[in-house]
Amino acid sequence: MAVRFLFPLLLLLLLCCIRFSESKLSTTYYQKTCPDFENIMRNTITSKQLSNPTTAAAALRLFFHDCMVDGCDASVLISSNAFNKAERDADLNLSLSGDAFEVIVRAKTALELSCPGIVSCADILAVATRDLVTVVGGPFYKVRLGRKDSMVSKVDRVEGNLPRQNMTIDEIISHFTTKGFSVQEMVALIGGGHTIGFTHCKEFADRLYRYNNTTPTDPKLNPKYAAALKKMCENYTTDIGMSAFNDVMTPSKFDNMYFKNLQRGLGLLMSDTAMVYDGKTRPLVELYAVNQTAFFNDFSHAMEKLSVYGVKTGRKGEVRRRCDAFNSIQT
Ligand code: HEM
Ligand SMILES: *[C@@H]1O[C@H](CO)[C@@H](O)[C@H](O)[C@H]1NC(C)=O
Ligand SMILES: *[C@@H]1O[C@H](CO)[C@@H](O)[C@H](O)[C@H]1NC(C)=O
Ligand SMILES: *[C@@H]1O[C@H](CO)[C@@H](O)[C@H](O)[C@H]1NC(C)=O
Ligand SMILES: *[C@@H]1O[C@H](CO)[C@@H](O)[C@H](O)[C@H]1NC(C)=O
Ligand SMILES: CC(=O)N[C@H]1CO[C@H](CO)[C@@H](O)[C@@H]1O
Repeated sequence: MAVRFLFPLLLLLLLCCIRFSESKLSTTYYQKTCPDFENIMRNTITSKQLSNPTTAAAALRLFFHDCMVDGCDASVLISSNAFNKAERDADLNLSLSGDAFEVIVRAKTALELSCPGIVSCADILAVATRDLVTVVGGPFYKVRLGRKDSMVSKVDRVEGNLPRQNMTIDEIISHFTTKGFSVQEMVALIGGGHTIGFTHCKEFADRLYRYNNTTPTDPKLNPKYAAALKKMCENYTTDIGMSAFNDVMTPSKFDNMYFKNLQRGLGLLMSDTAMVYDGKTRPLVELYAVNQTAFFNDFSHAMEKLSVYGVKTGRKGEVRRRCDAFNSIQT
């Protein structure tokens, strides 16, 4: 009797709390406290993208890395100090582009002048990413606001929370599904990520020079493409900056060309190519390759979902005064 009565009550309580914690995020969060928020963001990112066209890809990757590691909480922006080695100094972060950190600093500086202590770095990163994606031709999607910044950033949280290009497709799928993302969302997110930006030679050098004992070059790569990459990367061990466009056909435009490339052997990373050869991902690659609208719709929904992944609200975080440091000294 008591159990029968308690259960619905508990359910009600649970539902109300889920609603309550969600309701803390809203698209109008700064409407009263920082009415110029959206204008300041748009102006900052537009001028930065104009002077440094690599910023959009840099920000999108930075945001993905931030969200995957303990949620979208700007933990990736924290600088290491004598007491704490932070997330951004993990191996996997070494290639995060400085342009992304810089555009966040610029936005934060402008916002602190206009409305000090109000806008979190996590919200700045989420909105900068969305606005930059839009500037390079991608779809607009809603970003709800009210994220707080983390009070923790640890280098050892990175490994295991980010996918590697040499993982099998099943490992990559399970990486995303354990975080609550469907295969469809995964394919849309990766396609959106890798339709712009660069990859350093060392990330795909094994495919070019050491595929296996008998075959040096991955036969899944288009031969002409492989030959050009081999030439370009010939000194990659000494010239460590050498990089290739992720989307060789339309490198700086956010479009569905990435999926067409995959079908022609023009996928740069092993993990990209693998999506054409797996029965679970292939139908999505085929769909997005012929229907950009379907890709944009699915990418938008997946980004909305990624943008609220593991966010901290209320007293679970703070609004940092500077994005690269916690407000109080940590030991
Ligand atoms: C299987 C999953 C993924 C793997 C293994 C992967 C791996 C990589 C690697 C190795 C690079 C090259 C980094 C470098 O050499 O500098 C890269 C670049 C990039 N990735 Fe991913 N990635 C994945 C998914 C994603 C997702 C979901 C997004 C965003 C939604 C994303 C966004 C980007 C962007 C924008 C770049 C270019 C960065 C730049 O030009 O500065 N990636 N990725
Ligand atoms: C994948 O790459 C990482 C880093 O380059 C390496 O440490 C790891 O051993 C590789 N894993 C496999 C299965 O090759
Ligand atoms: C190397 O890869 C090629 C092409 O996929 C394959 O035919 C061959 O059997 C592989 N060799 C070894 C030793 O795994
Ligand atoms: C690699 O190094 C050699 C010798 O310094 C040089 O001649 C060649 O142009 C370099 N290749 C690339 C692609 O930079
Ligand atoms: C492309 O996808 C959109 C959205 O799913 C759909 O409405 C449209 O009918 C599709 N177009 C074609 C040509 O299949
Ligand atoms: C862009 C950026 O800040 N990346 C950092 C990643 O880690 C290296 C090594 O610690 C730093 O030097 C970079 O600044």
